[in-house]
Amino acid sequence: MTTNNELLNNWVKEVVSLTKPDSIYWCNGSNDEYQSFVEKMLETGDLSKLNSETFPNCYLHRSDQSDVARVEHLTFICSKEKDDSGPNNNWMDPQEAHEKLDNLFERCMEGRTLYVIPYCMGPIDSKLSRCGVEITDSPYVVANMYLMTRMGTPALKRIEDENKFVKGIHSIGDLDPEKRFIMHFPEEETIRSIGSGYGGNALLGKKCHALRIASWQALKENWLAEHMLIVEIENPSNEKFYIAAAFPSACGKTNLAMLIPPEGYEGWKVKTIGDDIAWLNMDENGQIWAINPEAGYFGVVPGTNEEDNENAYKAIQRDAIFTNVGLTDNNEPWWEGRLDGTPSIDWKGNQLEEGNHCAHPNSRFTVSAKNNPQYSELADSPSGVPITAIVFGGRRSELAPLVYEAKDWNHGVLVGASVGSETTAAAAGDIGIVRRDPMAMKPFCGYNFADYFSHWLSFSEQSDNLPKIFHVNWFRKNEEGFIWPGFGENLRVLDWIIKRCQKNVDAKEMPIGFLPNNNDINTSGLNISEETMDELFAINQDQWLKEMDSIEDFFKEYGDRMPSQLFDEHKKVVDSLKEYSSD
Ligand code: OXD
Ligand code: MN
Repeated sequence: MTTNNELLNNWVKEVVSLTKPDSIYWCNGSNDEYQSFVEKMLETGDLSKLNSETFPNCYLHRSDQSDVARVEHLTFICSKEKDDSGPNNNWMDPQEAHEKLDNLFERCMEGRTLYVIPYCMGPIDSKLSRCGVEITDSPYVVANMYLMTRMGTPALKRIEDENKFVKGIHSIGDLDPEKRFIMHFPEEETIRSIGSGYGGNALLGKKCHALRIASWQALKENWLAEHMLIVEIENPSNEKFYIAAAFPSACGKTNLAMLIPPEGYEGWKVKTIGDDIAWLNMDENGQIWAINPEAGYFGVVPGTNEEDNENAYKAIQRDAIFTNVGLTDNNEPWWEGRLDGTPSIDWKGNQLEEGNHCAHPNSRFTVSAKNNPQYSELADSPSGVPITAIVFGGRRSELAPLVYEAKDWNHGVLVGASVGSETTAAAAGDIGIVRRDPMAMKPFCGYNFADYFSHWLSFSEQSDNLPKIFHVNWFRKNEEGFIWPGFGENLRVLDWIIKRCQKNVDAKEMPIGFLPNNNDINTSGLNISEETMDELFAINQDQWLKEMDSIEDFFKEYGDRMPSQLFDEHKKVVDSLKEYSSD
């Protein structure tokens, strides 16, 4: 044993006696250790080396073909009371769940090594950070946790000092989808995951701890654990603004977090604090501060290229693990949207056939955040960064305008709670269907959404210094496809958002919120006509009234626990839309 901490030792012993590994290894988090794991996986074939001249220290991992995304139908919140998990989650009685899992975990590590990974979500010296320990039998998980979190000796030291940590047990089991479960026990601050090696199911620090368990802790302790990127925008007057933005999975959070200013925005600087998760805390002045609990990116590979998102592209040229991409004829990783290279082998390892995907649509890269050319040192700041604006968004080919601003915090909570988005490949299931994804947290909120909305609303009573809330939609379409160019050009929208926060620009009050006045979104240098801009901002009353009906139906699924305030906000919008349509 490499710790004197009784709590941790006893728990490891318990897991060892259930899972019966051949050996136990405590991770120290050093680079040498990472390299030794890589070597081991090269030997076993879990990894293969990519072209070391063009992609130094980059590796390919091919997962089991049935194990390529999060499995929401197999993900459970096992709170004591069913109602505490809510209609947004699958629920199982904790005792029943533990029994089921005890059976599945029994002897599951025979012939394998059990790895103990102490980790810290957030900067090691931040009081906002939280520690956990993941036990796993997967070297791939260890290597990914090395890139994604602050793990090893410093985290163990903090755990020993605090005598407190989230317990995560993971085993790939036999990768049988029938025996796959991702279970969370919020009251016990425990996670048990078996049967999958996919990032979101297996890197327990990420979705399981930093969102599902942390959201529950945040409810109890008056903070927020959110599915948000954090980006720093510096204008030519050297004023800095920090924006937190929540979009559903695979809707461009990583791209927005790593945005490169477009032509005409010389003098603006953008830096990344985080690309997926933000923990938001209020200080004594009512100011919200955010930290990124992660230390790396687990990003969607397809579509990454030097034209659309050069930073992400550069970040994955070295020291990266690629999962389920294809290969070129010279052993480079290849994916749809890469601008060069000749694809040759598909993600399954077969000769690429016409009509097949080369990379899986949810193929991923794992890299340290420090690989990002625009990495902000403030990602390591113990106090985090002060948030100016919160942005919600979804993938909507119709309806939602490019940008609008909520009228106040409570209306903003309605805007966030109403987010709808077309589904993507990040989760198993049909693609392209609109589903409600409040605050982009549908798969990640560890408790009843009704209580979550009440918690969000409660902040308006606690502070008059809260960030403004906005909604964006980069994905509106007309007959020709996407109307807005997106990527770097999104800075034009953030520019307006910042001006609104500085009270530097007026806006049009509309039923759904404040919209930019004509010409207030800077389109100079963009090949986009005024009519097209009008299309991007068109509000169709019929469609919006239908949308509001569908939002109401959705809210009603949450029954009596729903805060009446949210229905009040909803009614205000509907009344105003009705008036607007009769104008
Ligand atoms: C992710 C996701 O991997 O949201 O970040 O699915
Ligand atoms: Mn995510």
